[in-house]
Amino acid sequence: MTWQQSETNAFLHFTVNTFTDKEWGDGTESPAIFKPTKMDVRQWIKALKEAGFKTAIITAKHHDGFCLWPSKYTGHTIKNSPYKNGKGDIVKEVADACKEYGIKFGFYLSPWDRHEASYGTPAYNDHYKNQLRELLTNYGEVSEVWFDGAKGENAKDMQYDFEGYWRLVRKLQPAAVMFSDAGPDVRWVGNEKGNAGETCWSTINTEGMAPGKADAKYLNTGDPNGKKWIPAETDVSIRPGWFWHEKENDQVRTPQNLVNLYYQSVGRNSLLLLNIPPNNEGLLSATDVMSIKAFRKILNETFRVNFVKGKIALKLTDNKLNTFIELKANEPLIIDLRKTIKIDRALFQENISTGQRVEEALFEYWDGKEWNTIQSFTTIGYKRLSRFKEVEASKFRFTILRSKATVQLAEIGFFKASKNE
Ligand code: FUL
Repeated sequence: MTWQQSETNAFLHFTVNTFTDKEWGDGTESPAIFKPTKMDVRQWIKALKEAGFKTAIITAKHHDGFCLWPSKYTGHTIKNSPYKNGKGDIVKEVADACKEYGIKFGFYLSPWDRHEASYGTPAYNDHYKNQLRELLTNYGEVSEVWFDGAKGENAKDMQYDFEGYWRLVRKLQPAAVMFSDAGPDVRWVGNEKGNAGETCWSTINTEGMAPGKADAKYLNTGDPNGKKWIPAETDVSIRPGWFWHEKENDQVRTPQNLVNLYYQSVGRNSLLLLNIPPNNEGLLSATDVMSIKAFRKILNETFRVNFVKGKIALKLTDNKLNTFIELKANEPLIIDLRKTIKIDRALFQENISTGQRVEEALFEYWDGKEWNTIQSFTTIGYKRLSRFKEVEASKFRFTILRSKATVQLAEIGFFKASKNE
């Protein structure tokens, strides 16, 4: 519940690739190239905090195997880099800055490791667990652990002990949320374009699935008959690549583009994990920082005034999911404001603490003579944001057309989009 309600989290891709202009390092990079000149982790986290992100997830180790912390289990780390003369620990800097600015901390530890000699043998599972243990014990509270399923076509075969990795996380950081293609806690949304399914269930069945072996289409929409609650996380980058590249400096997503991503992810029952990659100076670039701050400003402007507040049951506008009204299919909820308003955005939320039930719903307005469709949609779940051409009316109708059970409708909001959208 806490994870889902955090809505927007940040990803930080940073490693040797930042200095080699690559997306996937091959493991032969010399630690000597890791030389950020103006490194300031507090600048990253301060910017994320100011832009409203609730968690920062750092790539502690990407596919190239280079570790941003001085792991005892390999020499391929920051310890052998010029950074702070080998005395640095960027994972610690991130964890500490998160504490300082009051956001949560998480890490990505790539299972695929192109440097480590034991990769491909059972011994690698122990190596991976050793590294996992370091990260889970030395940096305070960890809120999310990211298990990436990616692996090159020519990568060595490796039988990962994911069950064992997950057990270790549960034991050492029981409150941490684990991400992978197949959960166990939250799942990949099935693409890296920032697009949750127009229909998006938080439930799936995971039989036969594993990180790197999942059906992207299935993950995108979820499964109304899924037995497990594993909501979708939408990971996407503010730039074309996951890592910083000078040549992409003029391709940073605009605030409006980011707002669109928010509607396509959070507004479709998912969570937005936006990657903002630090550059080779060791800073978040000014363009990226401007963009995330303006993004938050637009969202705040759009959702500041809820036109139904004070006009309907308090439970529906108190921002609490566990206060709700019950609605059955085909028992419309009429909202009569007795005053004409102009709106172009609407919000609906279910009390997901008891599940996700809406399968199809219809939103309409009264024009004085008859009901007109504003929009129909499928799932709601945690949140459904609906965008439509401005409607001017005083009476609205919301009808659940199909649902798996009586719906616990927790929140409703009518809004007028910020001019800056
Ligand atoms: C993918 C990786 O291969 C990319 O480099 C990136 O880390 C992305 C978030 O996940 O699977």
